[in-house]
Amino acid sequence: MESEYLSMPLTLAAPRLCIVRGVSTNFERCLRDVPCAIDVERARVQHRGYVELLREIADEVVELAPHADYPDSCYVEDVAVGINRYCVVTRPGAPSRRGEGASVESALACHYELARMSSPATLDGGDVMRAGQRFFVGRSARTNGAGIAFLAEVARRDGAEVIPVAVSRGLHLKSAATMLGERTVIIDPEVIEGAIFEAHGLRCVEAPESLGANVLALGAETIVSESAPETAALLREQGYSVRTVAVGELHKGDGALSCLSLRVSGRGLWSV
Ligand code: CIR
Repeated sequence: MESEYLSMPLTLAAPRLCIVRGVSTNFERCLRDVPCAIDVERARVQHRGYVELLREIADEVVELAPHADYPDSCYVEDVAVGINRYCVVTRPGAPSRRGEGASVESALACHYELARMSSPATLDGGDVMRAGQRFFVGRSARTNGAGIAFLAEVARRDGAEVIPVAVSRGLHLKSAATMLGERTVIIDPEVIEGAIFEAHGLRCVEAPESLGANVLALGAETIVSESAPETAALLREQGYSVRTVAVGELHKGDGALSCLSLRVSGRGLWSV
C-alpha cells in the first residue's frame, strides 16, 4: 500500500515524543575513537540535564531503563529511524551494539509499523539526516550499502526518498551535518562539503567548531552543545533562539546531541 503521507505537506516541528535511555553503569566501556577516562556519574548528571531540556520542549519524554549489557545504549538514536508510518529498527554497524534495539521496539511499536533490518545490512541512525520527506544517509564505517538500500525501500513505500552521502571522516553523517531549519543545514566544513545538500535546495551554514555541527532544531528552539560556544553565539547573531546544554562527558563517547534521543513526529509534522 502506498503511503498516505506521499501527498501530505510536512512542517518542521518540535517532537511529539522523545525516547531516551539512561546512561549504562558500564558507560566507561563505551566505544570511542580516542581513549580517555570517563566519569560515569558526571555523564549521568549531564544526561539528566539533557532530558530535562527535552521535557520542556517535547510533548512527552519516555525514559527507558539503563542497560548494563550495552555501554553505548544511551546513544539511542542509532537503533531506529522513524519515517512516517514505518520505523526501521536498524542493525548497528558496531557488533557490540546489536541487540540494543530490542528493548526500544516496544516504545516505538505504539507509534509505527516496525521494519527490522537484518544481516548483512548495517545502519546507524546517526547517519540519517531528515529534511522533510528526504533522508540523507551517510555511507560510513557503520552504515553499508545494504543498510542504505533497506532504508531506501522502506522509505519509498512510506512516501519518502533516500539520498546516499559518502562519509569518509568522522563517525556518522550527523557528526558533521544537522538540520537547523526546514531548508537550512549546519555543517562542519572540515569534514563534509555542502554541495550535496545545496544540490537539493538546502542552504548551508558553516559551524565554527566541529561539535557545533550537531544541533537539535526542535520547533522554536535550537539546542547547541555547551562545548560549542562559538556556534551558539553565531546562531544567536543570526536570530535563532539557542539553548545550550552540557554534554561534555557524553561527547567523550563520540556522541553528540542528536544521538541521545529518538524524536517521534506528530502527524503532518517532521522532527530532526
Ligand atoms: C558508538 O561508537 O557507537 C558510540 N560510542 C557513539 C554513538 C554516537 N551516536 C550518534 O552520534 N548518533
